[in-house]
Amino acid sequence: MKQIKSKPVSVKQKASKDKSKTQDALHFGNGGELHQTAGGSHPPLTTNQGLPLADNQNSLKATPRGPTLLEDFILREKITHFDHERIPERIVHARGTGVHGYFELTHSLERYTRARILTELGVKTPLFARFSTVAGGSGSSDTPRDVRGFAVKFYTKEGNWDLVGNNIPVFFIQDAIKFPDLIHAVKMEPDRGFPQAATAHDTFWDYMSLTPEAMHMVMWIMSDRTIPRSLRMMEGFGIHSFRLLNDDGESTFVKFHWRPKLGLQSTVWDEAVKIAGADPDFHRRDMFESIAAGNFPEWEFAVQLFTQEQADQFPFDHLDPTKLIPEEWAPLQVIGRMVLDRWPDNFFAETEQVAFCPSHVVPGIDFSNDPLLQGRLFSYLDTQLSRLGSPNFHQLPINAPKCPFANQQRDGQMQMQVPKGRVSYDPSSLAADSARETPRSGFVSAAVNDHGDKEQNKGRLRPASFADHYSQARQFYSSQTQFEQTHIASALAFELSKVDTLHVRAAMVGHLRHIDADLAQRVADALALEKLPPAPPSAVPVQNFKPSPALRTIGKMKPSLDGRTVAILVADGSDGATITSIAQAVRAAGATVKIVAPKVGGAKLADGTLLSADGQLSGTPSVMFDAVALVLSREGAETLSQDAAAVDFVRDAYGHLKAIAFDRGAEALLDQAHVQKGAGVVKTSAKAAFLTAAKTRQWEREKTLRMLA
Ligand code: HDE
Repeated sequence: MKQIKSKPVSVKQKASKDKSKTQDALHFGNGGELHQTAGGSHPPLTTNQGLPLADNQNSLKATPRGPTLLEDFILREKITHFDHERIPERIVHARGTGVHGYFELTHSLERYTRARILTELGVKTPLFARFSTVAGGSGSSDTPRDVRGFAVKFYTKEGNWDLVGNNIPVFFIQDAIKFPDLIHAVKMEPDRGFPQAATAHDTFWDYMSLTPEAMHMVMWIMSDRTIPRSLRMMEGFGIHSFRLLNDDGESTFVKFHWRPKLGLQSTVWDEAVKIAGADPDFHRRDMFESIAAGNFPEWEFAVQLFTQEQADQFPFDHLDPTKLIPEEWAPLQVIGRMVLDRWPDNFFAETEQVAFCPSHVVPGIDFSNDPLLQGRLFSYLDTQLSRLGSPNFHQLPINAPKCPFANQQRDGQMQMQVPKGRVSYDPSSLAADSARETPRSGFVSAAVNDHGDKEQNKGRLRPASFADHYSQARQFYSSQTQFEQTHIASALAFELSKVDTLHVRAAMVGHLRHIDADLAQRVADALALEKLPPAPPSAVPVQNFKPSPALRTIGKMKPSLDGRTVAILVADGSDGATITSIAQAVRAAGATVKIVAPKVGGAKLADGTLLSADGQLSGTPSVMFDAVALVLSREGAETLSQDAAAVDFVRDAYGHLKAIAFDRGAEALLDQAHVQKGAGVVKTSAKAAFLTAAKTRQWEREKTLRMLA
């Protein structure tokens, strides 16, 4: 092998000095100037110390073919930074999507609170919202059956207020001390490392079956709430009771609610499963695309307000986070709106580093004694210290208040500020500008005496008022439509069928007997249990509360195509005029249109024009859309009838209860997919019927399709 005798200290220098030798020591750098962006003016690429780099492509070597020299501080700096790029993912809610936006108050709560964000009408308070799944890791898919986190950081004039909620108004457990066990049970089983992002396994249901207080939440997680169509179509809840405090120190209890302007919508289970394969980023992409298109998602912000006296009348304890207050008992008052209008510039710096803590409140908002909330007040600060590695996490741009903040806390890892002066303590008299308490406007806790006979009751106790674990579960189930009840029964049958331990299956069915006899029987039949297992003892009699329609999902979907997406399946020979007319009608109704074709380059229409496609058929199945139109020539449909991707496209749209429009040519494909014409399956010429059907799902069709439990 030919050796280069002279020491190639800098290959580039050598190459430029002696062109004849460049074959031995070529410089493969990008050469900066070679990849200038048209019209761009690029700043010099530097190390983190500001040293301009001549070569970012080749490490420093003793000879062109190595070894690499330890001296290469540029390589070491770059690789070391890279090696430390990851921070621990969140223990729960690791998979998340964050968006910037603003909150605007439309109705003042000044009678109840002195919080400026809840009293100053029309002010736009910037915020950052992060939606998440709970169980899966940060790289897991968006659509498992799971609770969704709904966390909002309001950057108010009086400090940051974090409302860290979920898309379900109740929680599994009544006491924070149970949380690590709950999460260990739902996460991947420790000996085998699976399943990822799934409740359908033994440890989760073992824990559930031994935790009767979770039964209300079990009803919610088995309902379609846990398979949302879009993050933009979810309700949000603060869950716990909080307190509002006014200038007179009077306290009112409050529960916080978010209601999506687009209405509440879920997928069907088979659809959610298939979306996970077709597009694991389905929800994140959906949010990204709607923000990019200027379709800014919006939620109403509402409160339920109640006094201690009213709370005393409820047949349950509002401090118990496994209970909700039905809207029929304490109506929701809409007081503002949240609009999400800006995608983060950088996923890591913002969505990953954002640190929510339920303890971040503002003057005029305070906590209740909910034992779960009380535990959370400790946990989140602690977790930020371990995730972000420093008590200065509040200085990261995404976490820093947008109002002035100052105190005498000092130093610590990654201190970004340069505090001035001698005074780092309080009280002090040496500096004229040191930060001081503001007794009149600062935060004060509610002055309430609701501890009862503390000495006598002190201990690891659960109040008797927390003892009813089944009545609200029963109310939730009885409030659902027949279709939703079927979905709950089927979800339970699916989940418990993945549980190998027979006594766990039986124990769960036993609990269901307290909730609804028919539900218990359906699940027992679906699991082929020979006889109904006994119901466990209930500490108190189960009550029959009146059904609350507000607890349903079906019926809360807005009869609108706003924010929805309709696919038009085309192929060579499709009729351009039909495509245009359907596309125009769909767009006019507020939806986005996507063209799907066998080849992503597009299809040659009957008149010879090329229509480019947004998606290629096999990679863009119908699960990604709210409704589909099939515009095909007879030959096109016959060819596609031989293609499983096309047949599944139609069959799945039908199976997922979606509207289908078809032109004459497309009928061969409908036949091949065994799709019945009729409700929701209409000709492309019947545009109005198609649009009406596309605004909902064809629930009646489901009875003919699936052997649900
Ligand atoms: Fe959380 N939870 N949680 N949680 N939670 C976290 O904080 C915890 C609970 C919720 O987008 C962690 O920063 C305990 C209820 C959301 O960044 C951690 C208890 C509700 C998010 C933590 C609960 C939530 C978290 C993990 C029982 C609905 C994601 C990383 C006492 C009201 C926020 C982190 C985001 C995140 C602890 C129960 C919602 C470990 C101990 C109830 C939306 O601190």
